[in-house]
Amino acid sequence: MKRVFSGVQPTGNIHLGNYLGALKQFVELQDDHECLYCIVDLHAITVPQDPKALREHILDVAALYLAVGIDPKKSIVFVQSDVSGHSELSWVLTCNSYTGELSRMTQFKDKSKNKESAPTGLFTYPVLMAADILLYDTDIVPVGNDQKQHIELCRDLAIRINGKYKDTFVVPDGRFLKAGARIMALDDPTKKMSKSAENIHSRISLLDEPSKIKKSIMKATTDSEGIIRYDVENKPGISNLLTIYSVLSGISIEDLEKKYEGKGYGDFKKDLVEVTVNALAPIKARYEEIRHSQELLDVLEEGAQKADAIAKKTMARVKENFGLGR
Ligand code: ATP
Ligand code: LTN
Repeated sequence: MKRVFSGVQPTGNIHLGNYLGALKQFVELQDDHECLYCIVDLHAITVPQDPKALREHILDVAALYLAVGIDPKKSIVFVQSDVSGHSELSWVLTCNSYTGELSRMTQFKDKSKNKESAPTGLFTYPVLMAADILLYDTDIVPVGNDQKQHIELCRDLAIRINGKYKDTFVVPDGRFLKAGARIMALDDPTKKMSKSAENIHSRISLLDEPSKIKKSIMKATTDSEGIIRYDVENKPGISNLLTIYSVLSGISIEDLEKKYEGKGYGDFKKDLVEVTVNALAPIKARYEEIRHSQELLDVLEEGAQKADAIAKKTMARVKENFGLGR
């Protein structure tokens, strides 16, 4: 069975972009793959975090993983900092990466923009991400489109090290969806929907109340043409809403265009509110059930042990091939 690894940062409320771009794939893959799904808390501290809030967010993401349908009987669910191999391997990879290639990462450029100085961890973030992936001999990494450049770097590092030392790492492939891989912000469809954007109406969080969902969708930026048609270039707002509608309902975009022929944006948005509220209601219900349960803590404990056992084997191989240790 092929092995799958992916991670989500515990930095705030998981939104529709995270769900449609990443989490939905996580669930689909678990039946015929060996899957590891991680809560990447070490990545979260590349920007300042309040310790109390961080701890809560870690458990929030873990509960959401289970609520969207990740089954701990099939998949390993764990917290990154529970397995020391991530930090260890990250150093080894850091020594084999170049400042030039890390300087070209667009996420680093975006997040350090207009700052005189940025934390070094923000700069080496993609190396830690590569360590996450390579630590488990991962074949497939399901992520949103925004992570393409990071996956490329991970592959480059694996190939480089395999060439320099004995064959050490499996070279992974990214897995990106056709629809949903890049959900855009509702208030500005030229930017990706993001956890960290200031305007709460730019995103729909999986745990939003129906009234908030309604407000965010009804306020969403569209255009003045008044026709419901998929055209990312000229109608990015409506196209984004059509994508969300289509992925959540399973109705193709073509069929949606037909369904709303001659109808206005108001009618379309009202229906999209209903589709979204209905899709998120069972996730929210399951989340409330498990968020404060012992079951959740047990899943994370078991996950950490299973992940650590795999990680230890890889680290032993890495140390051997690099000549580290006694
Ligand atoms: P931030 O925007 O604050 O940097 P984030 O929303 O990207 O955070 P992450 O935890 O970094 O959250 O991402 C988790 C997963 O969700 C990744 O696989 C990422 O590619 C995916 N993802 C994030 N935003 C979107 C989006 N707008 N559309 C589709 N997938 C997304
Ligand atoms: N950088 C990713 C989160 C992440 C990740 C990973 C995803 C950290 N380590 C390993 C896949 C595999 C993001 O979503 N922003």
